[in-house]
Amino acid sequence: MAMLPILEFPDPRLRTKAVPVGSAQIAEPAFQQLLDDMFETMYAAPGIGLAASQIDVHQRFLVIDVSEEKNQPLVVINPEILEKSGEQVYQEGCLSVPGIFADVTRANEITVRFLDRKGQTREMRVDGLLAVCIQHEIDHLDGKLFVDYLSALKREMVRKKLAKMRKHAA
Ligand code: GNR
Ligand code: NI
Repeated sequence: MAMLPILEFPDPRLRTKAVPVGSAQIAEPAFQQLLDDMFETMYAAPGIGLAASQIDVHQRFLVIDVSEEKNQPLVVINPEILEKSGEQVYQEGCLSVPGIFADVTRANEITVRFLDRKGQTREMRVDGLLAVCIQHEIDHLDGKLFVDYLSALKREMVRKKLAKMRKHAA
């Protein structure tokens, strides 16, 4: 097992559009190991989701666990949102934008089709926090961050705040 470094805003690599995972790749030990390392990194952070883009792997997969007890790991490969309905506002955070939280409006309920870690096709209809998290992670795969939903002025304030925090940490 290994902890993976997480890219942070405004790193331009976070803007990369990820490409689909090949179905033959899923069974490879290196890919399965990467999934385990992503869970370890996510749980340690701690976070409720981690997209491959955040660890500088620009392929379409992510890991999630929104359960209280951290015992419901979900691997989502090549996700497609088939249906969206309603709206919800949630105060989001992101491991790539540490210490920043802001309200984002997203669909309340989504139907998502994806491959699981065995390469089997699954379809789920989800709402609430899990729906928020899946939409947040798919945004990462498309090079999008939750701060992109804020005004340019607020995003610039976020960038400066992070730069200042890094300077003080150095
Ligand atoms: O840990 C995380 N918490 C969170 C809270 C509200 C909305 C989305 C998230 S995802 C985030 C982890 C992360 O950055 N995933 O990309
Ligand atoms: Ni994030």
